[in-house]
Amino acid sequence: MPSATGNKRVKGISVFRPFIFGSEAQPFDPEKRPANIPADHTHQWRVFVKGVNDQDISYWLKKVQFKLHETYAQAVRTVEAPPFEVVETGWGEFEIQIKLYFTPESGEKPQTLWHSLKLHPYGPDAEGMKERRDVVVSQNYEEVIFNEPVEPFYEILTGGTSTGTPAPSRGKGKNNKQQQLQQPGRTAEIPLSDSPKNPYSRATEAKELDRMTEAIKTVDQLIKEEKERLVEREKYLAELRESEGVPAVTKKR
Ligand code: SLL
Repeated sequence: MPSATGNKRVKGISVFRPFIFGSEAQPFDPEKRPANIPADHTHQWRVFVKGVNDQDISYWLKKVQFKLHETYAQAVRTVEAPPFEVVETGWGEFEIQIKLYFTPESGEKPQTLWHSLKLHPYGPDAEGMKERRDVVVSQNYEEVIFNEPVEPFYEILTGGTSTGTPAPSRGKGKNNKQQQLQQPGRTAEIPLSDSPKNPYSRATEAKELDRMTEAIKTVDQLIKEEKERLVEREKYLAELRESEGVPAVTKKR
C-alpha cells in the first residue's frame, strides 16, 4: 500500500505499459512424439506474458502466476523472472488464470487476467492448419495503466527524470493524457510496422481504425435508410387513417 509507506503519488499522471498475453500450441507429430509424455497428451503448448516485440517488461512486472486446470500436477505455477511462461503438454483446452504481480516499489495490487488456451485451429483456414499441424496462436494485446503511480515507481517506469527524460506536463484530473516517455527499454511505444514475429504495430492499429471508420459509416447509412423507411410507413399509415377512418374499437394486443 503506497499510503502505508508514505510514498507520494505523482498527481494527474497515468503511465501505461503495453504487453501481450496468450498461448501457442502445436499437435505432436506422431513420428516424432517425445517418449516421456503421457499417452493421452496430444499437444505441446505454451502460455505467456511478454512485451510487444519482446520489449523488456520486467522493470514493472515482478512475477506471474499461472493457474492451470486442476488435472495438472502443481496447477499453480509461479514464474519469478522472464520469460514469463509455462510450457506444458496436454489433451484439452481450458481457461488459464494469469495473475500479474508488479514491482514492489509500485505498491500496486496484483491484477488477474484470463486466457482460453486454444489447442485446435480456428478461423477461415482451420482445416488447412490442422492438416499442416500449424502452431495455433491465440494472443491479445493489453495495456496496464498505472494511475498516479507513487514517485519511486514513476522513476522506475520512466527510467528516471534526472537522466534527461523531459518532465511530463502534469495536467489535472484523471483524464490527463497518458504519458509515453521514451527511454531505451522503458517505453510504451509500439513499433511503427509489424513483422512476422510481431503483429502489433502503429500500422496495424491504423488499419484497424480505418476498418472501424468504414464500419461506422456503414451503420450510419443503414440507420439513415431505416429512418427513411419509417417516415414512409408513417406517411402511408396517415393516408390510410385519412381514407379509411380510425376504427372505433381497437383490439387489445
Ligand atoms: C476439457 N474442460 O474437458 C476441459 C478440461 C483439461 C486438460 C481440459 C491435463 C493433462 C494431464 C490436460 O490436458 N487437461 O496432465 O493429464 O476439454
